[in-house]
Amino acid sequence: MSTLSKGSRSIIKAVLSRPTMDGVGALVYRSIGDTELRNHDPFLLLDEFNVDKDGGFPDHPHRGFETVTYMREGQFQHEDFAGHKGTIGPGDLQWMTAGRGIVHTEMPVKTHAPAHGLQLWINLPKEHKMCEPQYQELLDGQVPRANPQDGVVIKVIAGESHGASSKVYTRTPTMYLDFKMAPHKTVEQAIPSSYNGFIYGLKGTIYVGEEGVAGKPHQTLVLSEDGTETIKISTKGEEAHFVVIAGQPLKEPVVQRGLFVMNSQAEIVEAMVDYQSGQHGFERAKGWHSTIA
Ligand code: FJE
Ligand code: FE
Repeated sequence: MSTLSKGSRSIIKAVLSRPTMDGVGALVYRSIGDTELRNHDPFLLLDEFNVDKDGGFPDHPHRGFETVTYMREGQFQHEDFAGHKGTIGPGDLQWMTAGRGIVHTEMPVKTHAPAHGLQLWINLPKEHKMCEPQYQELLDGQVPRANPQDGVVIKVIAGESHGASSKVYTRTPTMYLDFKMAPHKTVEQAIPSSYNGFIYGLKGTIYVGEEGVAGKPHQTLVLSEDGTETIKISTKGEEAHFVVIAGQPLKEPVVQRGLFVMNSQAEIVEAMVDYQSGQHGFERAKGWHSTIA
C-alpha cells in the first residue's frame, strides 16, 4: 500500500464476481458481501442483479441499514407493508432507509423483464438504526450530471463531483457516482480521504491509479486507504461504464443475520422477536402479503 498522499489512490484488491442465485430465480453478481469482500465498512453488499419475469425478491424484512436500487434495464416494482408502492426503470433509483423495519417485495414488471441493475446495502450508524423508514426516489432525469470534459458524463447519485451535487440525504456519508467515458479519456475524481471506496465495472475496461490497474465488467477494485484525495481513471481503446462508491466507515460492531444488521447479538434477537410478534416498527408485518409477488 502506498504511503504517499499525493497522486491517485491505488488499487489494493481486484475481485471478479461470479454469478450466483438469490431470492427466487434471481441471478446476482455479488461484489461487496461476497467472501473476499466482507466488511467494506460502511458497505454490506453490492449485487448486480438480472431477474427474468418469473424471478424476484418476494416478501422479506429489513432492519438496520439502507438499500439503494439503481436500474439499468427493464422495470422493477416494489410494494411494502405500509402500502408504499412504486416502479423504477432505466437510470432511476430508489434509496430506501429500512431503519427500524420494512417488509417489502421487489419484483420485475413482467412485461418489461428481464430487470437488470445494482443494489447496494449501506450500514446505518448506531443512532439511525431504529429510525423511521424513508424512501428517496429519483427518476433518471432528476439525477444531476457532471460533464468535466467531452466524452465524460458522471451521474451524481450521492455526494458531489466536478461541481454537481446530489440532493439525496445520506445518514452514512456516501458518494455514489456513475461514470460513462468515451475511449482515450482520463478523469480525476476527488474522494474524501477518510472514505472507504471501490469501483465496480459494468462495461469496457478502465485503468486506475498511477499504476493503471485494469478493471473489467463484474470486477470490483478496492481503493487504498492512504489519505489520498483523488482517484485517477482512464480508458484506452473502448468506452467504459462503471460506478465509484465510497463512504465514511462507521467503525462500529456489525452483527448480521440475514436481512437484519445490528450492533450486537442481543439486538439481532430483538429484531427477530419484533418481526415475529409485530412490534417496534414491524406492527404491519402481521398477516401482510404483497399483491405483486
Ligand atoms: C437477500 C432474500 C432476498 N440481492 N438484489 C435473501 F430477497 C434478498 C434480497 C436481495 C436483493 C434484492 C434486490 Cl431488488 C436486488 C438483491 C439480494 O432482497 F439479500 C437475501 N439474502
Ligand atoms: Fe429488500
